[in-house]
Amino acid sequence: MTAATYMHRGLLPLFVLALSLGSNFTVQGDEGVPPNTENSLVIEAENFASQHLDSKRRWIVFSKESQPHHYPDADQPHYHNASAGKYIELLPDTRTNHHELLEQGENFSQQPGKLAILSYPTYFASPGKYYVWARAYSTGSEDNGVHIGLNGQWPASGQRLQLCQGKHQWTWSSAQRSKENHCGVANTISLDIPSAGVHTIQVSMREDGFELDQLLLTMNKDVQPQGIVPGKPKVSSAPLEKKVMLHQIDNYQRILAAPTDFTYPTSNNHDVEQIPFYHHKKEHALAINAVQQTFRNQFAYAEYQVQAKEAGQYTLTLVTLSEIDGESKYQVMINDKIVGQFQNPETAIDYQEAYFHIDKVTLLKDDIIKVAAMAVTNGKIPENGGTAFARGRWRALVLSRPES
Ligand SMILES: [Ca+2]
Ligand SMILES: [Ca+2]
Ligand SMILES: [Ca+2]
Repeated sequence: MTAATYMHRGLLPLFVLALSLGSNFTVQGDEGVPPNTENSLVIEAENFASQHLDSKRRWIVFSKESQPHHYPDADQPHYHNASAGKYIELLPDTRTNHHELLEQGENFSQQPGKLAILSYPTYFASPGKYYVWARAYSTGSEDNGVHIGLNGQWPASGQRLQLCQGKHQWTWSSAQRSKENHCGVANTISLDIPSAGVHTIQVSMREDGFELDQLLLTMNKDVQPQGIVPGKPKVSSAPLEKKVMLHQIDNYQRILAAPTDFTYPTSNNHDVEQIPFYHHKKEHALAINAVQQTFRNQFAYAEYQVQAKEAGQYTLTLVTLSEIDGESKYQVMINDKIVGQFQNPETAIDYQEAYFHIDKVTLLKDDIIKVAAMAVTNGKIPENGGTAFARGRWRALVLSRPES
């Protein structure tokens, strides 16, 4: 892990504050005031979102895994001490020294935003003036200039970022080349971020052969980055919701949920003619309360009337839930004709989904689909303390496109 240091120019640091940002990262602060890390952000150059106008020169990512390339290039790769082990270089590099021909619009672009444009959508917590630093690797006199832009604009303050010092190593610069001073001075490259929110930082060609590892944008003029600057801990996105049921249903046109799409006699009816289902809310299922012995070994029925827009041919999948104290039986009927009969497998895992498929079922408007379930105990589990209250469990009937 590479330690990086923000060094403050000027006052001798009175103390060193170690700030944990997910890697070894030390900040030297003045008088107990750490640099404003809230208003600094790091971009890995190789993490660009897009590249365009790249038909003549193109930013190419280099890392240990890179294949050898065959473009004109005057030096070897430099990924070994690049941040994240990766960087980008603008190739081909046909002007590596001033003896080689300068071709405007080919290997050089005085104008920003004309060639090899990279985009980095970036979130800014605060608007304001950000100094832009580039960590670049230059081995010659014609591979050390680049343009920085913002949201498709190329303000004067972002043009001609230049590196002079620190050849043959990764070096930070925020200096703008000027007629009077080809090397420029620090903090003369900046962008004005107009508002909090996402803005697109951009990079375009000035000189081919430019090698870029990181960009640092900071509102703090006293920051001088050294070495690899670790990114702030990535703001982790909130986890997206994952499926909690119907795990193996990966192709469906309609899920008919047992408790909410079907109609069924409920336990409140006390209808002795019909075995009732109850809504097992925690399991999103219908189940039979088989504690009542009269509710065992007989089918309970739930039904659904097919709607016009559901007419068609399907594979039906009955999704049941396993039980450890019985192997419930099921039937699926269309207009009282049995099209599928199943029995839960014996299992040691309670409430595990089981899937039973019925191929090539044609449904017409107003057809009645019935799902019947029967509580079957296997006698292997003692009744007292068992789970007989929830048997004949099923969760859904799924309508899927038949496999062609
Ligand atoms: Ca090169
Ligand atoms: Ca060049
Ligand atoms: Ca990098």
